[in-house]
Amino acid sequence: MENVRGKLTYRREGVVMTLDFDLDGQAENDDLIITPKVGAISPGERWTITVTPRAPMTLLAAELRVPIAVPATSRIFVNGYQTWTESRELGPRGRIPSLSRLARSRCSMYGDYEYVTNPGFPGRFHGWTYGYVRTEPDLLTLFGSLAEHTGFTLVTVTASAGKVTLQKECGGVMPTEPYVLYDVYVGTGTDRETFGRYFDLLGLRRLRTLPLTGWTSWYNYYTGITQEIIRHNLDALGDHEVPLDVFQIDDGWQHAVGDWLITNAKFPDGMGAIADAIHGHGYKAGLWLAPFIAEERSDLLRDHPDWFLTEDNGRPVKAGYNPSWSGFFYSLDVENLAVRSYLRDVFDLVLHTWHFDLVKLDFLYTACRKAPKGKTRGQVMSESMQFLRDIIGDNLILGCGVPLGPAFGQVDFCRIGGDVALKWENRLLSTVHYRERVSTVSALRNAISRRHLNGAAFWNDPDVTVLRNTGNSLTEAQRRTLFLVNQTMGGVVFTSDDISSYTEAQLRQYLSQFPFSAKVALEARPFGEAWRLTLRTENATFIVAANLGPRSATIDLDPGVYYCNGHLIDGGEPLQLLPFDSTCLRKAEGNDVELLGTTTHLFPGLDIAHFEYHETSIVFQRFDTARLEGEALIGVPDTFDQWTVNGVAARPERQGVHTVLRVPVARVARPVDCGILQTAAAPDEEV
Ligand code: 9PG
Repeated sequence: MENVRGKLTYRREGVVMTLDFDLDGQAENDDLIITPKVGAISPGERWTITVTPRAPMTLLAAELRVPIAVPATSRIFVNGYQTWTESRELGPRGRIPSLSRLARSRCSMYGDYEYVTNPGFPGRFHGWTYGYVRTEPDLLTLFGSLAEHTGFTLVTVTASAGKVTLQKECGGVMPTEPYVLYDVYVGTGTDRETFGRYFDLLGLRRLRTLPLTGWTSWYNYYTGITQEIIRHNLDALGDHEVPLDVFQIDDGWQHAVGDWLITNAKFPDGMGAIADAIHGHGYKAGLWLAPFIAEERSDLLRDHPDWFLTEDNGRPVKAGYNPSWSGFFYSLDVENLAVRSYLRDVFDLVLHTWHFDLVKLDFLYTACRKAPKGKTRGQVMSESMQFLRDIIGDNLILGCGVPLGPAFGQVDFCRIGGDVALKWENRLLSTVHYRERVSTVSALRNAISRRHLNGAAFWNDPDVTVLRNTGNSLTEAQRRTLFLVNQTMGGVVFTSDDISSYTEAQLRQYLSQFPFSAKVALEARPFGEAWRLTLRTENATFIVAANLGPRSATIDLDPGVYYCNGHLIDGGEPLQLLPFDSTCLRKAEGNDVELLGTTTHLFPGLDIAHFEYHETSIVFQRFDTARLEGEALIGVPDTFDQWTVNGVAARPERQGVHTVLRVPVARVARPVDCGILQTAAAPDEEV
């Protein structure tokens, strides 16, 4: 890249100084040397910029300005500050509006509002750690920091000026030896190429677990959980033999936020008994904690005021305001050794005495509300995440309310959007431009927009699906869309529904997710407020069309034949979606004999583990965790009029120009030993 310019601001002997630099060569003065290194990477470059001090000094600020063409048809994405922050692609004239003054006292602590001045102008976008400019549907230039552990990187795209600015947090750092100020990946290519390279360079450890499905108590019972409610839901799942992976207890079990060693009166049998009951059903047990905070009425705050981050006036640093708790809550000082020892005791109890397998760790952003002298906020956040991983060992972590860069590679699962609400949007909070708000549509947009992280940085948690019709005002279409998009984009998919309240149809819909697997999102293409998502699984391609808007939408399909609800449709015809509605299609591969789809899985045919044929005999086998009965549609050539499927005779029928077999799918359809396949599978053997 050409004409990249940088500026470092520092203080020496009380005087503020600056030194300009570029990527072409070393810059120096009496105080320091700035050494840029540009490494060729395919695609793109890695920029490593090192500051070598010649005298004692304090770094104050650094910025790097990169010229970039932003044509009118571009889409810009910058990663929002933390889990809950609304993050989406916007056009060059779009904007990130600034938080209304009215909302500041209650909301500003949750996001980056106190750290960044956002004028809210059209065409100016700021985010953290990474961001990109997409100039073609499948071509983008990605900027990604590889050094968030030394400080956060603020990525600002100014579309009208054709510029990306990378501001590296370094305030207060006093380097005594060569200090890596920037380590940045910049690459132009497809989504897969650029994000693939970025995550390679980050060198994250392999994910330690497969994707999961689960149940969480929050989005139905909130802080009102009791041990009876928990047991009731556990039994309801057990009664239907739901093959879930995790059953997770959320906020509401603890004495107070901060007091994690004592259970409240609603759990008289204690949390160990609950974990045992969960294990008795064959599920992993999960528990919610917010390890870095304590609320106003906690014993922790009363007994250990010196364990908290403090303002210059000595008051504890406010970490947020939560009406479900006792108002304001405060940040622990994670560098304090007594705090670390307390947290070790907490996780020892939760993991090794109570035997929980997974912890949902929430409100983590609070660790870096304020940085101690000599450190950056990004460094404190990264060290705090490392500390959690160290004390939790190989147990599973679901991160939440966390700046994403420092969570990369440290948590197994991470919420990548705001909370799902029991309605589509929160108008009041959207009007005041609160980007961390509880909002179903915002959660869905994040699930789509942050898809690049899924399976690379961690498994994305898009937050819950809601299918029940009690206690929420989501329409049936909205619930269908929430279910389908979360199942599409998520690496972990939870619900809080009491499944004993389900109608037959809702239970069928719920069970249609099994077996669950993460999908690779090949493409996400917007059609107004609707999306066409193209996914690939091991041996099939699916199209999910999801309308997040209140108007009908028309979605173009690529040429081809698609299976949809038991029928075949032609890709030449665009798909019409009603407001808020969605659908899932399976694309035919065009093979002679092929599984076109089933009515027994949300992703038609994903319940089939194995499919093979020889001449006119077809055999298929389902996964053990498939739960529904229904029909499979199999495409065959029109040359034979007698087939057998799993040993049973089947006659072809016509669907338009296609010849198909429509055969029943039983709950456990195992292949019947019909002799032919053994011969086909082992042709060399003498029979
Ligand atoms: C438990 C919940 C759930 C949920 C988390 C998190 O006051 N607030 O602004 C606020 C924001 C987020 C929030 C709760 C309150 O949700 O995302 O899944 O675990 O905490 O308290």
